[in-house]
Amino acid sequence: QRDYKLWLQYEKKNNPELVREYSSKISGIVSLENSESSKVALKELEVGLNDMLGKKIPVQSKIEGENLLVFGSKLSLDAEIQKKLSKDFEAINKDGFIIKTISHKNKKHIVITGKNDIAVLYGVFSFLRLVQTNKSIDNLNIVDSPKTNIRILNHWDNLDGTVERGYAGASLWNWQKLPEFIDQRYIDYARANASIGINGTVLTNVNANALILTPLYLEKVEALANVFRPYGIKVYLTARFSAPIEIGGLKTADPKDATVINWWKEKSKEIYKRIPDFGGFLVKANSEGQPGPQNYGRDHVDGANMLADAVAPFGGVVMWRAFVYSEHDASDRAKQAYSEFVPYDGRFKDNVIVQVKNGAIDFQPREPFHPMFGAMPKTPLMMEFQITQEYLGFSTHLVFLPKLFQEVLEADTYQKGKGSTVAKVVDGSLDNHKLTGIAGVSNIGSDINWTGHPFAQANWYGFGRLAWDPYLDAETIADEWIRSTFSNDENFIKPVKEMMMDSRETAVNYMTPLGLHHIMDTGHHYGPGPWVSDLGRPDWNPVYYHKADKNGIGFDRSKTGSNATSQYAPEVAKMYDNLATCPEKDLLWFHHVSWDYKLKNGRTLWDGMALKYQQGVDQVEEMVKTWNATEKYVDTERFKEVQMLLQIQLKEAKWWRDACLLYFQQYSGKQLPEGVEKPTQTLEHFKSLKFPFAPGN
Ligand code: BDP
Repeated sequence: QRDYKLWLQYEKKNNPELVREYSSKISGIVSLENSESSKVALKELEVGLNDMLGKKIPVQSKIEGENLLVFGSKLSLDAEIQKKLSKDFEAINKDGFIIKTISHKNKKHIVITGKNDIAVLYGVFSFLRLVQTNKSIDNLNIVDSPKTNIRILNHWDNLDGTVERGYAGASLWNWQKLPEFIDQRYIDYARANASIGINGTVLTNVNANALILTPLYLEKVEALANVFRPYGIKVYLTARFSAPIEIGGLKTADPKDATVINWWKEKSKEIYKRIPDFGGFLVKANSEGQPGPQNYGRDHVDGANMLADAVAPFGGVVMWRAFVYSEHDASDRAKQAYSEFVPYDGRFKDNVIVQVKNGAIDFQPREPFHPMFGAMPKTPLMMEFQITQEYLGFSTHLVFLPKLFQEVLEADTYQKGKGSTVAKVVDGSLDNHKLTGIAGVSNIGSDINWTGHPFAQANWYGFGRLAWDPYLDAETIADEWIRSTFSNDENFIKPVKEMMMDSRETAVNYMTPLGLHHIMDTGHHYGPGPWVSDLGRPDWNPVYYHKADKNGIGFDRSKTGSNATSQYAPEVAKMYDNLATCPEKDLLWFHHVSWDYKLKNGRTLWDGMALKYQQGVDQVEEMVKTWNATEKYVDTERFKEVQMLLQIQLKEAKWWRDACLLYFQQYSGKQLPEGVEKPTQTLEHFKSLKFPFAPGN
C-alpha cells in the first residue's frame, strides 16, 4: 500500500531527460564496506535508484570505471580520497556526512562518506532525497552535520498495547510475541527514522510501568535494540521511580538510600549487559501522580543525579522531564515548572538533560515558548514537542506541525541579548553545552499508514528534519515531503504546500484564536469544552484558562496578574506585559481584556474572535477545495482517505466555532458580527455530547 511507504516512495521518474541525467552520473554503485549498516545503505540505494530510474544499477566493491556512486566511512576510503576530503572531515561531527563529486585518477565520481557507517547511511538517505526531489546531482558539495546529539521519539506506549494520546491504532511493540517474533514493521520503522536522522527511541510511556525493567521484558527490549542498531537508533526506556519497590522488593525508592542507589546501579548494569549501547532513561517524576524523589522529601536534582550515576559508567544519559505542576499551587500552572526547576540550575550531573515542553502549559495549538529556555544556562535543556495531535484534532485534522515547531525554535528568549533563540538553547550554542537533544512525542501506531492521517506522516518527517537542523524552515520541509511522498508535479506541490503551510494557523483559528488555550473537552481533549468546570483540580478545567466573565476574557499573566511574564528576560516580559506590544496571537494568554477591547484591525475583541472562528472554518472549506482539485495527481486510495478526513475536519471546525461562540456569547452578551454563520444547534446540545470512546485516553 502506498501510504505504508511514507516518504520513501521512490516513485519511478517519468521524465526521460531527468532519468538520463541521473543515470549518466550513477553508472554503478560502489560499496566499500560490509558492516550491517552499510548493507542497509546499499540495499536502500539499490531499491531507491532502481525504482526511481527504472533500471538495475550494477554494484561493485572497487572503484573501477567512471561516474560511480561510492560510499563508505572515512577509513574505508582510499588514502588519496581521504586526503582530498580532509577539510570536510574536519568540518563534520560524529553523525555528519559528506556528499561530494570528486575526480579520482582523472575520473569523476560521487562519494558519500562520514566518520562511521551510520553517518554514511544518513548521507545515503540524503543523496536519495536529492533524486527523490528532482535536485541536481552535478558537482555535489554537501557537508552536513546534525546540530543536536539526541534526536529522539518518545513513545507513550503502554505494555498492554495501548498508546496514551495515540490516534493511529495500537502500539507497534508486540510485547507478547517478542523477543522471538520480529515484525517487519520494526525494521521499516527503524529505516524510516534513520532516513530523517532520528537516532533514539523511548519505547515506553512516561507514565511508566516498572515491569519493563524486569528480565522478561528486557529480553524483548534487547531484541528491538538489535533490530534498530544497524539503523543507528538507540533504545531508551522510561524509569518508574518507584521500581525498586515494585519490582525490586525494597521498602523505599528514596534516592539517598544506599540500597536504592545500589539497586539502580545493578539494574543499569543488567541492562547494559544486554544492550551495550542502551541510551538511558527518560523520567516523569512527581508529576500528575507519578512517583518521584519528592515522595521522600528529596528533590528533582537528587532523583536525576542518582539515576545519572547509575548509567554514567556505561555512557548513558538521564532525560529528566520538567513537566510538573502541583495541585497545591494552582494560582498559575504556567509558572510552576520554571519556579521549581530554575533554582536547580548548575546542580545536575553532566549526563542529565532536562526535557522541557515547548510551552509552559501543555502542547496547545499555540503557546508562547517555555520561559525555561535560556533561563538555566548551566543545565542542558532538551526540547519536547508533541507530534501526536492530542490537542490538535487527533489524527483526523490535517495540521502541519513543523510550522508550530519552527515558531517555537525561532522565538527569541533574549536571555543573552537579542538573537538568543530557543534553537540556540536547544543546539547548545547559546550556553556552550555538548549534550543536546530534541524529543518528539510519537504519532506512530499500528495503522497501515503509521500515523492515522496520511498528512500526519509529514509531522513525523518534519520533526526528524528539525531535530537534525532546528534552523530549517517549515516550507522547505513541506516541499521535500510532498515531493518524496506524493509527486514532483508543480501543479500538485504548489496548492498542497500552501494548504499545509496554512493548516496550523487554520486549526488555531477554529480552536483557540487570539491566545485562548486548553478549552478542549475533558480528559480525552476531543472537541470543544470551554464550559468544563467540574474536574478535580482547578488547573484541569477549561474555565481556569479562559476566565470568561461579563467583563471580558483571558488569563492575566502580566505583572498586574499572575506575573508569569516576569519569568522571561526583561525584553520579552516587557513585550508581553504591554497590551500595545503583546502579539495579538498571544493576547488572551497574557491578558484579560474586555469584550469591547479594540483589536489592531479596529474590531472589538468579541467581533474579532468570532471572525477568527469563522475564518478557521472558511480555511478548512478551502482545504477541501484544494484537495479535491488534486485528484489526478494522487493515487485513488490516498486521495479518498484525505478527502474523507477533511470532511471530518470541516465538520469539527464548525463544531468548535459554534460551541465556543455560543458559550462565550453568554458572557459577552453580544450578537455575532456579520460574516459569521449562525449556529444550527444550541449550546445545550454541544454540552450534552458525550464520547464514551475517544482514542488515546
Ligand atoms: C499531557 C497528557 C498526558 C501526559 C502528560 C505528560 O494529557 O496524557 O501524560 O501530558 O506529558 O499532555 O506527562
